[in-house]
Amino acid sequence: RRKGVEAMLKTILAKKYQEVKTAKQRRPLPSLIQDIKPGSFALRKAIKQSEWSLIAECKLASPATGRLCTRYSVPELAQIYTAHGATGLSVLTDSHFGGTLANIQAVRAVTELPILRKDFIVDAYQIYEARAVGADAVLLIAGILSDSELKEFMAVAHGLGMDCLVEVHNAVELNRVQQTPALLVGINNRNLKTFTVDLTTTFSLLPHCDKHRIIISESGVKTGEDALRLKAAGVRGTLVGEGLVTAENIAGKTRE
Ligand code: IGP
Repeated sequence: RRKGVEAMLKTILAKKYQEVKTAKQRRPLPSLIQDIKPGSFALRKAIKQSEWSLIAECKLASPATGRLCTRYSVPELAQIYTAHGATGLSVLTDSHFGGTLANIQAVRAVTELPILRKDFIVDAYQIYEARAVGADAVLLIAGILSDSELKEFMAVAHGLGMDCLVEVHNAVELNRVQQTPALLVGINNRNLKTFTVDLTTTFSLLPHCDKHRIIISESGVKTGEDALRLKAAGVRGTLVGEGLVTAENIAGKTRE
C-alpha cells in the first residue's frame, strides 16, 4: 500500500508538469501578466486580525478517500463557510481532488474572504495563474520543492501581493522553511507519501517553530475539541477540509 500511495504523489506531480507546460503554451506568461492586479496580503491580514483562524477548504474529493461531498458545489461550500465565520477559504485546483482553476473564479464571485490556491505548485507560472483568477495566497509544499524553488516562489508571490502558506511535515522541512522569510507556516498532519494523519505532528513540531511565524495546523482536524487543543498549544489557526465537508451540519461545524 505504501508504494502505491507514493506512486500517487509521483503521478500527480508528473501530470502537473504537463499541465503547466500546456497552460504556458496556451497563454504565455507575458500575456497572463497583463491581466494581473497585485493583491494586498489579504490572508495574513485576516489571520493577524483574529485570535483564532479557520481556513475552510472546498474539498469535493481526495485520492485517499475518493468522493467526499456530493451535496454541494464548490461555490456553495464557499458561501456556507463565509456565512458562518471562516477566516479564509482554501480552494483545491488539482483534478485529483475534484478541483479546477475555474473554481477560484467561481468562489471569488460569491465571497470577499481571502482565497488560498491549494495545489501542487511546481512552477512560478501557477502563482501568476492563481492571482489572475483572484486568489490571495498559494500553498507551497516544502517536501516537493528545493530550497531555491521555495525562495523563488515566495519572492514571486510576495511581489504579487500574495501570501504563501508554506507546508511542512517534519523537522527537516521545518528547519529549511525557517531559513526563508515564510510568515505563514502550515504543519501538515497528513504524510503526503502514506496518507496517514496524526495531530501529534503539530504538537511535536510546534516547540521548534520561531516565535514570529504564524503556525496553521493542516489536515485531520475533525472536531471543535481538536481545534481547542491546537489553540491551547499555541497554533494560530487550522485548515480543515474533510471534517467540514463530511459534517451533517456544515454551517454548525464551521462555527464550532
Ligand atoms: C485538509 P483534511 O484532512 O481536513 O481534509 O485536510 C488539507 O490539509 C489537505 O487537503 C491538504 C492537501 C495538501 C491537499 C494538505 N496539504 C496538499 C492537497 C495538497
